[in-house]
Amino acid sequence: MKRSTKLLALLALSLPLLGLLTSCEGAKQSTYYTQRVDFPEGATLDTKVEMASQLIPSEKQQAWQELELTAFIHFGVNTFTNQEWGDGTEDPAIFVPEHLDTDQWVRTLKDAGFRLVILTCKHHDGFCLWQTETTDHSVKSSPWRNGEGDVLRDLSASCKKYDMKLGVYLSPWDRNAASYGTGKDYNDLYIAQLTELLSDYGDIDEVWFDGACGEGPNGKVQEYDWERVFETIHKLQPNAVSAIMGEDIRWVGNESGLGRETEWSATVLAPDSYPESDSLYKALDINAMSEDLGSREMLAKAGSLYWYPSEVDVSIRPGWFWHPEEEPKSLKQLSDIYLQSVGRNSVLLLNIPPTRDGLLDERDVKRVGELGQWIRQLNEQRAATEDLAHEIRVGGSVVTELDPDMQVGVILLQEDISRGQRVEKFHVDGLMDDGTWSQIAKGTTIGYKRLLPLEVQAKYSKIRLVIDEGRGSSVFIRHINALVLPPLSSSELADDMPGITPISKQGWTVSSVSPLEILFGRELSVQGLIYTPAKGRDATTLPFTYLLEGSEDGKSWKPLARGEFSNIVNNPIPQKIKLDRVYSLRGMRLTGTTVEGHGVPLEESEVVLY
Ligand code: FUL
Repeated sequence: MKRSTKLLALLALSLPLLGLLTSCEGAKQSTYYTQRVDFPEGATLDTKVEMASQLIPSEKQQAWQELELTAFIHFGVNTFTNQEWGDGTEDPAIFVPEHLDTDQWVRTLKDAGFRLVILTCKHHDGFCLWQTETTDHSVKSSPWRNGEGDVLRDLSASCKKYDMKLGVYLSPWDRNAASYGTGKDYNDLYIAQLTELLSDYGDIDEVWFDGACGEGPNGKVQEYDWERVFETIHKLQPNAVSAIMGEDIRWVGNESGLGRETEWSATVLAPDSYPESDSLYKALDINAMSEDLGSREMLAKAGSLYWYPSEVDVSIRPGWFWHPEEEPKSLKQLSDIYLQSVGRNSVLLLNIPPTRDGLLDERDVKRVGELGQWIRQLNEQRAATEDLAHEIRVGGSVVTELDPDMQVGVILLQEDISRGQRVEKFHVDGLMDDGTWSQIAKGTTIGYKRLLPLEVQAKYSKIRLVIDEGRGSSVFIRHINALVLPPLSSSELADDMPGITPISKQGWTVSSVSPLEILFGRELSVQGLIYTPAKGRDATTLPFTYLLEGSEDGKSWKPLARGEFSNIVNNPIPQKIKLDRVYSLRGMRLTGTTVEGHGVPLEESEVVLY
């Protein structure tokens, strides 16, 4: 779950952007609803479907969707402590990015086609990367640039220089602020921080609110004042979209770079920060991770529909922050992520974390460059020279001429979302050499963009898009094309655990699972352990904190390491416990405790010793 605690007692929010407009579509007058539509009491499903077809994005949502490629920069004290979540007790003196060069960040991103970059101005540890008046837990207290450094100031200058849009991540959860959990005092501090970010650094285009909401230093959880948060954005940066707990952009529901096959931007999911979300989520049995957020079955149950498009946030490395032992994902993994995010009606938010020097890691720079080139090649080699817009009646089709010499690998489809997201089911046929049509791709939603990799790449002189089902009488297609899939070399395999040789499990016996106790049947030299949650493990049973104990005789136990698997609930990647030295052991015991403090059974197959 993106957030660990559900927020209660939120005040009613005003929705200033939501409204009605009408336009002429052919001879027929249509009504459009911007960002939200409320169904009349007792509306039939047909009425709801018709109204759903007329829900459109706000101007700023449309502009954001067209960015397609956006970047995240996770940087802060965690970069120096090798953690994913800091606990707020870090000494600001550790933050010394001697060679910080935000030009290098932005140049790398710009060359690869990224259009916006978001900086973690404050992560859950509460350390502020800008010159804030609100706390001393910031760059002001670091020896870096004699306490006068300001990462956001540098980044905003680089963004201006390279014509890159800028966004800010300001974690609501703050494990350092003494006022966290007290109510108004912390909300005042948070608004003051947001005000600084939105006032002093020029145009801000996206504001990112993480959903994590845990305990602060006094053991209390905070109730955030979202109404004031959104008012502040509307006043200071009216063109900025707000994401995740924000009102304009939805979290896709995972941190692995995976959009849904059926991805509705017109969803029954209200932003989590809206007062109605609690009862709505319960009544419809949904949350941001649900598979179905917009089908007709959902419309039948819902009272309102929101234009709430998906953003796919994923890191180029296993963790969000830079860790010396981690490697970037392969080009194959990244190109798949592109097809499964931008190609599934989402915006990609790819994280590239700077090193302790304040520079992007050269390995990441190289990989981002390769990804940029791959995307450029994919989009440049188009088999249809004429890419026309079409109004297609539901049940109808349209034929597009192709260059018959091009090997088609991917079908590109785009709806004109300024007229709503309407396609519910479609298929694409290709005209074969022998003059017959055969189905080469099919799908459900299209939305802003759909990329459909073909099972078999082949040459076609024509393709035919058939709209099998849709909302409204016609759908509006902005682009239909056929793309050549750029080849990848086999050297593109990733290694998530470089330099690790797993110890054989032969002769092991499991004496209990909660805690997981394993006797090796012989003496082993152990340097560390990697815990990888089993696929399909229910998120509520994931271990958040751990205690690792070892035994030299198989009878008595002593603690070897304890700590947090921090972000495991959102990002269930392999978690590494590196011991302070090599131990000779005959057994190990791993105790896992959930966020709620319950012990969980762990499986032998989930651990690897090295
Ligand atoms: C998560 C956070 O807890 C991670 O640390 C990271 O910032 C990610 C983007 O969102 O929920």
